Amino acid sequence: MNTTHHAPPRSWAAAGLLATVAGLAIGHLAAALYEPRSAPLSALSDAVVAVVPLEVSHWFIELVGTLDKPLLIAGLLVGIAVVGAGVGVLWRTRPWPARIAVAVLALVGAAAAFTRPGLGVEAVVPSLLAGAVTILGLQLWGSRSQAEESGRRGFLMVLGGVAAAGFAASWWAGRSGPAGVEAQRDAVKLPEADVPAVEPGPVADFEVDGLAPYRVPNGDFYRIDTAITVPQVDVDTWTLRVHGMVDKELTFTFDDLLGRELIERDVTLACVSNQVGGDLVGNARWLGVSLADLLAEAGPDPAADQLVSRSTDGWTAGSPTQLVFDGRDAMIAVGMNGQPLPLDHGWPARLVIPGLYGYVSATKWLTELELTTFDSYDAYWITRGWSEPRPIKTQSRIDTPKSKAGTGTVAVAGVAWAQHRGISAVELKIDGGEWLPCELSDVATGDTWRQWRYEWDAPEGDHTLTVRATDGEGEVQTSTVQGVIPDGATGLHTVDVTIG
Ligand SMILES: Nc1nc2c(c(=O)[nH]1)N[C@H]1C(S)=C(S)[C@@H](COP(=O)(O)O)O[C@H]1N2
Ligand SMILES: [Mo]
Repeated sequence: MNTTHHAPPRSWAAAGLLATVAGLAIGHLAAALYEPRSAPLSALSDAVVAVVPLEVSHWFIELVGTLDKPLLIAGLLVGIAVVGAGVGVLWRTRPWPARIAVAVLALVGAAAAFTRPGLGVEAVVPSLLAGAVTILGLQLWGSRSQAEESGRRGFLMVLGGVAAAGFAASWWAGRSGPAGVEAQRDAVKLPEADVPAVEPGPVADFEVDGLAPYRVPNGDFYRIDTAITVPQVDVDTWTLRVHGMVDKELTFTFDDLLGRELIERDVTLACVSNQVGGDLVGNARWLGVSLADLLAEAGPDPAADQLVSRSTDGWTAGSPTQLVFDGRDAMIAVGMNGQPLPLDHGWPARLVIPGLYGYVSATKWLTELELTTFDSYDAYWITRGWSEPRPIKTQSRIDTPKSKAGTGTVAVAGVAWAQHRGISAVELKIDGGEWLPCELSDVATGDTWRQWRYEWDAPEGDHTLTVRATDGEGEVQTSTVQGVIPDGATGLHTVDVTIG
């Protein structure tokens, strides 16, 4: 009697898929324990972001917005899982080509990790480990594939269990493992500001439902960066290096920064890729050191018109040196709304330069400041079709009502910003009417956004609301419609509402 039970191709496909996912999970765990950015999926996604042609990435971001990164990772995961299933089927009849296919995949992951800025040769380990676990899994499966069906199913469940345990353990390691820096951050106690922020006045917040608060809590603050896995910077070894066209190079530790005079400032950050009416803008209270004072100690060459700031992950921004020294509150921030910088927002230090879009000023996970010229260096987004630094465009947004409201008095409210120039007026147009002046909240400086409000005695029916702001120089916000590329969107925010 024949006692062997040949596993059908679909079992091999399942084994291939599960062995691959188990491999990824173990690779992910190894990375989480040492350097999260070297995880196979993270490194591959990072590499895709780095090599994909501009037109493709612009099209993709236009299409899916800030879901771009999760979708990229999910796409890669599905792609690898499908290939894994294919490898399983192949292994059934031709194990050697299947082994080679897994090895090639692992090498691609390793190469992706090794070539990421800021990662060393040890970054290849998670991908190679992932490949080894996948091959081992399929090897063991191969020796069991002639077992009875129940035995085979048991083995598949073991593979699934390894995958689940690997991902769960990496989640834990990311929070409390040796490479997780959340604990370091919790342990930091920021000194009080030597120069506290000027309070905006009694009515910084109209506190209307649905209206963005004057200061956005850290957990709600918009996040934009190219990082697939947020850099986990070890503050004990972190340094900030000042170099380039300077008399003398300087290096600062985190404690050096905390030991300097600390200033506190309310500054609104805005993303150049914010659409009219969009939410890639937010205001926070930053604690940090004066950028101009710190740079001055290095003795910058007056010919150095560009300040390039570099992140641990290789990202760069180029800001006009002149603006840093013109008296505005450009700072190296270590605190955000009373806490050490959150990991997502640049722990342990970032730049904040009032009046410039984030892509040319707000470097997170900052490690280097290099004085150079605009002629000799183009920073990250400049090489990708965005303009050299230009002033932030005056913008205003209607936060409430969104689409409907009951009859009676309706509070129409929103925010307006033109950082460093300030906002001097906001007007609302209801249907085809006149521009109506709105009430403005108190602000301390022109570096923050400003809330506006209009008490509207709303008649039943469908209405269109349009808002426009005037900046501190008396310039009225343009109604000309322009897209975000190359230097920020323009146009007026309009909302259709139904009253009744
Ligand atoms: N290291 C690094 N810093 C970065 C970026 C980035 O991709 N990498 N993006 C910049 C952009 S485009 C913006 S708009 C701001 C957003 O800062 P936030 O995420 O704290 O809101 O960060 C800037 N700093
Ligand atoms: Mo941005």
